[in-house]
Amino acid sequence: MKILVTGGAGFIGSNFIFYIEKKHPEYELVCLDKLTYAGNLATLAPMMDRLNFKFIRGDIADQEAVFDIFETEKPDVVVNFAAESHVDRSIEAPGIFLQTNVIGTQVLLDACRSYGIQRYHQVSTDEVYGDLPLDRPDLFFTEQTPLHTSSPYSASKASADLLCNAYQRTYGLPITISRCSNNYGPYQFPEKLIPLMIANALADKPLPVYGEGLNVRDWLYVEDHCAAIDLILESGQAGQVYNIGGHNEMKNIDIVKLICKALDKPERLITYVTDRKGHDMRYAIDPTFIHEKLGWLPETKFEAGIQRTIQWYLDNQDWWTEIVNGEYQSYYERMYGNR
Ligand code: NAD
Ligand code: TDX
Repeated sequence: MKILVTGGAGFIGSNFIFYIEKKHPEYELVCLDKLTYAGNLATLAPMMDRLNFKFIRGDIADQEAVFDIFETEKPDVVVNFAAESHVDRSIEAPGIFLQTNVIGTQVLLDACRSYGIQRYHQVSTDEVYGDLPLDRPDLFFTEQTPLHTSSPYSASKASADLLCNAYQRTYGLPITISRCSNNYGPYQFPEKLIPLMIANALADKPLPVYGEGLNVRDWLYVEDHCAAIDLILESGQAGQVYNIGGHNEMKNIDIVKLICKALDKPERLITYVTDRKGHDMRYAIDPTFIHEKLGWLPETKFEAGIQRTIQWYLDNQDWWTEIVNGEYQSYYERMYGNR
């Protein structure tokens, strides 16, 4: 089987490539990635001399390039991780989110339609459901929860999901969609909450918590997400949406305090800053469907996963210090300078 993995030089895509290489060494993997600020070829260095792996630099929204790849590589399966993925950047500049997340998805779907495909899998997010109130802990997102987006990022991801549904129904493309909760683990770009707090704490810099830090996210170790996608490819049903999450809800402030403790840094580094515009209060996935249909359950408990993640950032400082010294520096100034 040959899988075209788009966005494989990013956080979840690279973890997925490593997961598949280990679990199914007989699969062929082609990674298509534009190498935006969030893509890092150094991450894929261990894969580069494998005979069953090929890296292609390119844009999923570039129709000619994508069609060329389908013509020459003839993938059996596409897993689309490629996206602009950071909510704060989408609030600053929505255009590229529509270009990559919506148009890019359409181009991939058209290529699947033209060349044929066994399965197209769209990696989506729980953010398409909007948010839940803090005072209703009994409510969870199911696959039937209506789409109700808050940010340009989530609106672009929901648009892509709707296109997938349309291509499934209109053209009969065999499509599956997964909507996962917040991931954490190795290789996450340090603009996201957990690696940002680890990097800042290690540098004794302020830890910028939005609003009061009471927003709740449902955290899943990245490898558990990869395992769920692998299962969906193997046994999932075309036309189906699968929610992925491990019932691990935590307030942002509690995560930041936990990181301070683990790194032996003082909580006085915590700085409350102006809230994110349109900030979603709570995400919480009901994973009953994927559990009952495919037998998926998360394997990594948060306590173990967060320790492993912190240790990874301690052991791999070269990987992220290079990143925080580049374009990220000017982004950081713009985003946090006058907050
Ligand atoms: P990321 O930002 O770390 O990586 C995105 C990758 O896509 C990068 O390698 C980047 O270079 C590449 N890319 C961007 N634009 C591209 C384009 N036009 N053409 C080709 N490649 C392009 O993102 P991530 O956190 O790994 O997220 C991967 C996917 O999972 C996204 O679709 C995201 O919406 C979804 N998701 C993420 C989370 C999370 O917590 N991080 C949770 C649920 C779903
Ligand atoms: O500096 C910060 N301070 C802060 O309080 C940052 C970067 C974040 N936060 C808060 C905002 C959120 O409530 O922490 C929470 C998590 O923020 P992010 O790491 O930016 O993630 P989130 O906005 O929840 O979106 C993530 O999960 C769903 C991913 O980035 C998306 O790609 C995914 O779809």
